[in-house]
Amino acid sequence: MKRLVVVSNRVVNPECKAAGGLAVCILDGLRERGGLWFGWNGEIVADESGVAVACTRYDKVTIVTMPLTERDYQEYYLGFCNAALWPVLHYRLDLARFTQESSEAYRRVNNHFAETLAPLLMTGDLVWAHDYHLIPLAEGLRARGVRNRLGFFLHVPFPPPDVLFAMPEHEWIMNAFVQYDVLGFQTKLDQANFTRFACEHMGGEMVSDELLRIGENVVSVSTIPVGINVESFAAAARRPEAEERIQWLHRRGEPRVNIIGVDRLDYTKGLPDRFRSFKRWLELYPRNCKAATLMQIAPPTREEVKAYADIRHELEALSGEINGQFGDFDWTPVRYIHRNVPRDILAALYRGSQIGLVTPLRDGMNLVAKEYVAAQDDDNPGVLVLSRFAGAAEDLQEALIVNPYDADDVAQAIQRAISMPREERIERHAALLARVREHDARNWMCKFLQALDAPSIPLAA
Ligand code: ADQ
Repeated sequence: MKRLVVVSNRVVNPECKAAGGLAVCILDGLRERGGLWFGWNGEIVADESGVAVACTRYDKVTIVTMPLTERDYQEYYLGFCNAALWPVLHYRLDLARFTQESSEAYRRVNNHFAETLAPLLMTGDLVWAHDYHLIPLAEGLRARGVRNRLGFFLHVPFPPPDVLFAMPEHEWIMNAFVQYDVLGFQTKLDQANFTRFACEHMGGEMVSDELLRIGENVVSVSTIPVGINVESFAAAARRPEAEERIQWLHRRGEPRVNIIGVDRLDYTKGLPDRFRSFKRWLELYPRNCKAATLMQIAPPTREEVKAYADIRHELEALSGEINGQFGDFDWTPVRYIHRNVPRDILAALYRGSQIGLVTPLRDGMNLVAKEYVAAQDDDNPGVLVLSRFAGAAEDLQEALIVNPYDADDVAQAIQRAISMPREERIERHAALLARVREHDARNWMCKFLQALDAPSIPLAA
């Protein structure tokens, strides 16, 4: 079996118990095959003199990390990755900030990564880079003579060409993409947007459903939706400690519906719109007022980027407004928790919530939707209310699919979920769970590695 080399902007310490599902899945893959994980260790040093590469071994897995300088952190990570690429890829041109310094930093850091990684590669290694931070990594590796198979998975959406055109660097970014041998996207829509750009604006040609010929390169382009480890998440939700947590959630005695939202505090997740939809539900169905509470768990993220600080203030104001207007001595309509929660508690909260409200304005996949489904009690499951703009909606059609921009639509879906008969809930949940199982984390990894391990396709004359 060939060695796997994973490259991601952030590397997770294998001993970290709080590591998310995806990180655990990648680690399992690395442990099984033996491999190397390379990337940023999350530390920031003053300047280049402090950049030291660290190498640690855990059984068959080697972890190689390096810090970023303060300048690279500002210009590459906060600047290009999170203030330019992230908003563009999520169709939010209004929030995108382009500067020459940040795009240069993006090239610089990717080059630095390539320079550090290239000598560590061995013939036959399969190299798998993750996400928008590393689009130009392949170019940097090829420039250093690396001939290994190189794959890239985009965890976030890929927008239509017209959106990408707004980015001053779009040509270079697109050329960098096609230096990889294998490209994976979350949804058919993302894949179609990408191939449309490549074929209509770069002279590419699809030689089969999943093979793009472009200039000298033949690139395999596939849709491989990311998933979760269903069994371990479901098991966490069934533990006795989880049951205690669920009892606590309903301790007030009266049967009150808990509506749960779990998202990083990111403007793509549609949190203010979600709060406004909940408010709309309170207005439209006043008889039900004290029947439900919205529990929103939203840990802080990228707070140094202005758009993220803005959304935090907006959300605090909205929850205060709703609680002030509708709350009572015995009822707080919105419970807003601005911090990380351990995964087993999260699993219990999902299971104890009759509605999972997942309403991003745009999302690559959204694992919370899948976690919510996996955590439910098969005999008495809750209802998933899901944005049509989450990648997960391509697959999870038995959820109540909503338009997150339309508060009335979401309010009506909440009402429908509250009054949905048990039989219908069971039926919908069984279909959803089957899909979540079919596209689980293991399947995602196997399918990508299968494409990456396939022989190179020679150019037809
Ligand atoms: P994210 O934007 O981070 O991921 P998502 O897919 O929902 O979004 O994953 C978030 C993860 O963080 C989930 O596993 C969730 O349980 C966890 N989480 C969220 N809030 C938490 C809290 N308060 N405490 C603890 N854990 C919390 C990016 C893309 C997505 C894509 C994933 C994977 O933006 O579209 O689905 O990568 O490809």
